[in-house]
Amino acid sequence: MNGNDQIAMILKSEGVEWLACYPSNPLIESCAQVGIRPIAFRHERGAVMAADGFSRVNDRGAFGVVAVQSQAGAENALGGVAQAFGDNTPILVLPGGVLLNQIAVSPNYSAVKNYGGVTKSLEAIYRPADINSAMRRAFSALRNGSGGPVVVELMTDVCAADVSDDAAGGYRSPAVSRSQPESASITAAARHLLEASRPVIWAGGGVLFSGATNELAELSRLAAAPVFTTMQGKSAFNERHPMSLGAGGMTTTGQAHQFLTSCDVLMALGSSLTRTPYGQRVPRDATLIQNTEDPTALNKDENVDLALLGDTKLTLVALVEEVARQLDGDVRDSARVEAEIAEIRAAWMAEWEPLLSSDAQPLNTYRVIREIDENLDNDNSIVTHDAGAPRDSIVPFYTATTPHSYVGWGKTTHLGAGIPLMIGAKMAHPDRFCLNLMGDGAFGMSGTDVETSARSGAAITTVLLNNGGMATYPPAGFPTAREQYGVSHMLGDYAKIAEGMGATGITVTTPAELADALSSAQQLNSEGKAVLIDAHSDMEGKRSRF
Ligand SMILES: Cc1ncc(C[n+]2csc(CCOP(=O)(O)OP(=O)(O)O)c2C)c(N)n1
Ligand SMILES: [Mg+2]
Repeated sequence: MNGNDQIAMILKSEGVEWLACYPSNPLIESCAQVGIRPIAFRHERGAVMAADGFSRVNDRGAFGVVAVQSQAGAENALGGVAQAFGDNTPILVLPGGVLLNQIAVSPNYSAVKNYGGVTKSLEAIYRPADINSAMRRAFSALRNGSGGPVVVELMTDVCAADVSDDAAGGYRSPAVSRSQPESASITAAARHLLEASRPVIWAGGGVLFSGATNELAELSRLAAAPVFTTMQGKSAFNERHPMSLGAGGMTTTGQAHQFLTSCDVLMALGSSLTRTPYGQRVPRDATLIQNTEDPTALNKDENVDLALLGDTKLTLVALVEEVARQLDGDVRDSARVEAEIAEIRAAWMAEWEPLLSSDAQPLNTYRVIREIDENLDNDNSIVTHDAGAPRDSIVPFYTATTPHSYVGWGKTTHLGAGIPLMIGAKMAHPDRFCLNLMGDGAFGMSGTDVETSARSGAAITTVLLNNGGMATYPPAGFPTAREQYGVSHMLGDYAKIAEGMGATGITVTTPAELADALSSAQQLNSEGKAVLIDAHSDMEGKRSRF
């Protein structure tokens, strides 16, 4: 047996059941031999993004693992690694390396030399004797502290060298260790929340990742505080709940905007509070409380008044207990806040109703979103957006209910991530209907992974907004390049392309056809058949931005 076999045995002992990959990397064969199913994507970036999708819906109970080849494979994977870094997703990336004595020789590509700015941890295996300790460090980094890609570069000759048959026996699986804020900070945070006249809870992806959604709901109830979720946190709080303000990235709901701009205490939980075009601004005048497990995220882009450094679930458990203690039997009435949210929401929705119920042809983007929202079993589905207008249009309007019924992503925001992300989510939850809403531009980046979905049986549905261009960019953007040279124009019969790749392609041109198409898609996916709905749509430019 060799080093790759040893790594495969360690992965197996860690409960890894499948490997996202693109040949060639000898680890793929070693994994197959120990019963870890390799699924080959059509490009390395997609394989990384599928691992990302798998990790996102597993809350650190299981991790996406990806193997790609040295040089071209490692280079091509980088976009996916960067995206997982942007969103703090814990994934294990195992790129092949060159021969050890070539690592510093130009023009050889080396992950340890090049991935530095976009990884949580990064090392190479330089001696077979280091495999167990490198893998222990990797799994410890996946399980502990903030998320992010963990990379172990597999130097070709080192990992091909013989090791003893019991080499993996020396591997010890690292445990999870969580920390929580000091009790004085919890006491102070609870007091701020209860003394606020207009508190808002800002829930980030860390609430989902730490499995703290029940505690979040309880804190909101006790303190009568409404909940806003970031894009990454979308689905951490049931958006059907009257205390939900909805989610926000670049766009958001009217009620979220109103409350975020008028709150006096903002309690951010499981959030890095990263300032990004794909996030709402933190109110300047509110008292800011931040919980994060990453010390480098504290006071990063914002002045934090009170820091709660630690695991979000442990923090929330402590906060719920302390808030209950300070309330001392008192019950906060949320009726006034609920009524205000409902009133603002009604006015905001009234403004959007003409688009959400539009009968126009080509289809209006918002009508497509309304049909998705109304024709899915939201509790048992997983929906994601792709980059650009699909994301900015759907985030405020799709109703996320149960944890992970929506996967919100994107700071570096790679076009085309939606397909592989949903394949990864489907691997984690084969019983859930997984839907990706993307544009025709995004399809160009990962459309061939519709074939991966069809071949692997991880059957997902893609709703493609086929508008022949980029609605993301306003008509005034790059007018000469656009009008004289057709930059951003494109065409495709995507249903036909999907059929050619083993999926079912459904073309939709009228609003009335959408419900049937979505119902067929759910049926077909449940039979293991991948689906692409080619929705002939418009260049809708209106966004719920404030
Ligand atoms: C890899 C990558 N390159 C470029 C971009 C910039 N970008 C964001 S949205 C967009 C246009 C997307 O067009 P399409 O998918 O057709 O969606 P539409 O805007 O038409 O709804 C581009 C180019 C990106 N997000 N990712
Ligand atoms: Mg488009």
